[in-house]
Amino acid sequence: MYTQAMDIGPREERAALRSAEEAQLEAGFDARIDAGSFIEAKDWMPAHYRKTLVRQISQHAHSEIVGMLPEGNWVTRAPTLKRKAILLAKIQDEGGHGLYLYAAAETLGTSRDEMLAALHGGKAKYSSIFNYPTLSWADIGVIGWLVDGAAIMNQVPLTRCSYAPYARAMVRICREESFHQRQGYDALLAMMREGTPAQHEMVQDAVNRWWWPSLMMFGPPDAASPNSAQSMRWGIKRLSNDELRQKFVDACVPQAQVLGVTLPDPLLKWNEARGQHDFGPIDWDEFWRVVGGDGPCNRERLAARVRAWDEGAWVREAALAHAHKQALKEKAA
Ligand code: BYC
Repeated sequence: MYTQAMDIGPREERAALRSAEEAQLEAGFDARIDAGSFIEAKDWMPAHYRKTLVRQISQHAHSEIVGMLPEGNWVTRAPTLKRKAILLAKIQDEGGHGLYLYAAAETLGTSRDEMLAALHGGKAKYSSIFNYPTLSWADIGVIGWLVDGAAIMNQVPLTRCSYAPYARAMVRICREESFHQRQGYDALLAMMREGTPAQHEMVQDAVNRWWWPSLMMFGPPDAASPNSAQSMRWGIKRLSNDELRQKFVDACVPQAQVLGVTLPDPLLKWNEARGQHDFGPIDWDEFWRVVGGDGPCNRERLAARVRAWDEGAWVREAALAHAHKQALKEKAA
């Protein structure tokens, strides 16, 4: 008698059973996502979901620690003791955000060493924004206002990301980011309200240089974003790149008016019918050049990270030796 089972060997049979089981697991996973449930590290998840999260969370972590560099440049030149203390605290927060995010990515089965090797080898991306130079003190204020402002816009929806360890990390990070944004805006307000005409010019110049790169932070337009559709289907991204960019522009316009600066876009205007602002075209060639490694500071940023890693080797060795000694002591006790 002819049966399908006689037609396939034990290996194929096992593979067929496995894929039937996987299809069932995947259907269960999709149902949980559709119901708005959170996924925990121990739960079953499709391999591509895991890979997407490792990619996004590790890039996010890298952005936090690379993001410390342009600001670190100004610690010794902060204009007052108060501003210096605030800047130091902000940079430390960013190091902490990197740690939460690396830890969240590790729950997916990758190691910190693997993630850092990808960064140091130039394989992993980090936010394009940190490849621009900080030329004046006003840049530090503008990073707080625009860069942290864009980061919050992007990150608040991530507090509802379907992967719970990432969502939990984002809750804490967003609280701190909102302080970062306010301190930047406050520094700019001080320069605009109490500063000299030269300081006003410095602020306007910084806004001119950071505005467009800040809009690029949200990623390529939706139509050119290869990862968005699947990430939105899985509830990793809750709002699209273009939706977030639009919300950011709409939030910045009144803030710029209060500050007394002009956003460098002649096409920026309120569209009554849409109930949103229209804005000019973004230079996506510049964006891809920077993402591809050819921005104004890409080489410098990567070299600084690699140097910090190499120079920190003795700290890691000492910490491991200490942990080993402690473990031996505990075992002996
Ligand atoms: N820069 O399909 P898409 C901070 C890449 S930290 C570089 O739309 P996705 C702060 C993208 O990775 C701010 N690359 O991708 C820290 C993808 O390439 P791969 C960082 C970018 O993932 C210190 C390709 O382009 N925030 O705020 O669906 C001090 C196609 O894009 C960028 C986060 O990381 C970019 N701007 O969406 C101060 C938030 N944009 O990976 C402040 C978490 C896109 O396929 N991440 N690419 O080779 C996200 O929300 C999403 O990953 C993105 C991109 C919206 C960034």
